[in-house]
Amino acid sequence: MIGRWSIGCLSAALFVAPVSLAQPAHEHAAKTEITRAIAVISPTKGNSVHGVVTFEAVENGVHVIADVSGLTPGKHGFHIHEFGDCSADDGMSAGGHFNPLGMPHSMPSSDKRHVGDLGNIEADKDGNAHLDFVDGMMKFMGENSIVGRSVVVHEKEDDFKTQPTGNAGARIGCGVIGIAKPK
Ligand SMILES: [Cu+2]
Ligand SMILES: [Zn+2]
Repeated sequence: MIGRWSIGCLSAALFVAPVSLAQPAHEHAAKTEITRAIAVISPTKGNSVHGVVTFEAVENGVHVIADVSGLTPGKHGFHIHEFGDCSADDGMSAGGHFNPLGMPHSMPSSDKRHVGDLGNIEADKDGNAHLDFVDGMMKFMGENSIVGRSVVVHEKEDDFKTQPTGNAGARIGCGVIGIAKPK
């Protein structure tokens, strides 16, 4: 009896499967295509950095807009790190700079850089920083996809030379990059 029941179940499943796959391909693509992402920056232990970073697909790349507060005045290293894991007190759980192409650490304007090398954000005397630029290397899909990784804000300035970190010091803020509602 059990054997017959299982066979009946299996044939029902085989019969139903082609129907669910019959959706038009373009409809599926429209639902899954990512055009915006967002990271909300929270402070690591002992720090007070907060911020929001948005990423939006534009014709020539990804438009990045960052607003970060609670910084010391001056420049702070600003990168995408490999893992979307801000759980460690010191932010080290986020791993190193996101580097899917095996390149050296460099500045955002270089074509031989970590995909995650976004340079520095510069805070004013009140500790507020704003950054707005378009990057041609980051993607929302495939090997260079930044979705599910993290944005890390550093204590010190990225010198664009020291390998592989830019010598930017401690990780003072961290936020996971998630999919955002398209505008
Ligand atoms: Cu970093
Ligand atoms: Zn780097």
